[in-house]
Amino acid sequence: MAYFESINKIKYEGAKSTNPFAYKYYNPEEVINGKTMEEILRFSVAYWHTFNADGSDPFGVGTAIRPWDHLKGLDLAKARVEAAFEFFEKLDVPFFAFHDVDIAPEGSTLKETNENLDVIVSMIQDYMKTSKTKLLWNTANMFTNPRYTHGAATSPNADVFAYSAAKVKKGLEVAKELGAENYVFWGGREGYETLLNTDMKLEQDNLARFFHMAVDYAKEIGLNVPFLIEPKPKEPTKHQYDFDVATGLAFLQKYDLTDYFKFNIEANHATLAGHSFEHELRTARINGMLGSVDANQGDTLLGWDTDEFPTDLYTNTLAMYEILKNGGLGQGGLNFDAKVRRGSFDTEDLFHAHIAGMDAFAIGLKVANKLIEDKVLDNFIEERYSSFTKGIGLDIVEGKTNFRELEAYALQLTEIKNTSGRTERLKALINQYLLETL
Ligand code: XLS
Ligand code: NI
Ligand code: NI
Repeated sequence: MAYFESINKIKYEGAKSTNPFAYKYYNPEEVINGKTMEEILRFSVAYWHTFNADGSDPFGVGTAIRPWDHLKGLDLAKARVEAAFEFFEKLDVPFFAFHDVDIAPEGSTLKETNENLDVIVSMIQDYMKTSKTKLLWNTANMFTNPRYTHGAATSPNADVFAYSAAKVKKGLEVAKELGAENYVFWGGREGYETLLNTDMKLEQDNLARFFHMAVDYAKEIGLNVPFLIEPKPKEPTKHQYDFDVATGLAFLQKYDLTDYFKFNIEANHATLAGHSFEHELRTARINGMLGSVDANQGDTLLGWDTDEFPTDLYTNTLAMYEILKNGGLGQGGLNFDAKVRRGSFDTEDLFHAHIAGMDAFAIGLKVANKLIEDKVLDNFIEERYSSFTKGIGLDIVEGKTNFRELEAYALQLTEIKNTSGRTERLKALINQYLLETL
């Protein structure tokens, strides 16, 4: 049965196309620097936002109209798998991502939950035999069920820790079975509400113990994929332990986990942390820790994770700049952790939203690539730091000097001359590239 009958396969038709169900800029086959757009962008559909979300918010019930609405339980789960693979094929996306509870309903016991998962995983496996769409990552939802009210691996309750371990154990097995390219840990409720009742040190030590056990189990079952931490500063807890990339990196270093983990960076989480998307990408990149991206955008007027589809060309350009400078995303991808607005309740809006995000990232890719090709920022930055390539600057960089020598050098300086940072000129250049590259 077809769930999206009225919609045909979405094809690239070029910028002049007026067909709303066509890509205007995303041309999967177009080669940029030796790689196709499809290979560079590695788009992924988020199962939860696309097939589970119903548009409900804290003030109102669901609005979404979906062809699987009348079903329940495992029947609903199966219909969603069928719909998902039809959707992937029509969009022609190479990847998808899910939480365990997105694909299969929870049973009344852990055993029953795992049995439900097995049914759906083997169904997905069958679809994957003929589909080109692969699993970018899976993860365990350890935040919705009331048992996680005080956290999962950072819960004060050891039984919850154990239960969470069992969930991730199963998740790693599923990752192995479905050939996932990564495994994600977003710290759902791993944080605190108030320090008045919190043993922060024990909670963080336990989180590290949990991650080490996950690493050990992955090795045991031969699951050799990057583990990705997805930083977020707040929401649902007031303070999340994986606040941002810098905080997450310090954690991984402290607990000796850097060999196994990288980061999954979400645009809206970056802005919630008071950073730009490109700041988080840069921080991960310069530390060799950029794993994957949850591609979405927030709203500057709203202080929460609005998970909008990423249509901002300026931000996408700067994000793609970091990704290209990183040499690509490796096994990661651009996962649309993004949802249609509550008022966009039609099934076809799911297509419009993905097309909008994919086209906007394709534009970002082209502009960023041109900026790099023309060395627009590189040349400027090289010149700006050139004092470190000669004389006293070179001595500093090569570790050949000390405070005494530097004082002697400073004493004989008659004048210190700075040069302009040219921020406005550079911004104007980016605008020019945005308008003229395509
Ligand atoms: C929530 C997170 C979540 C993760 C996966 O804010 O973005 O959706 O990506 O658990
Ligand atoms: Ni996310
Ligand atoms: Ni998020």
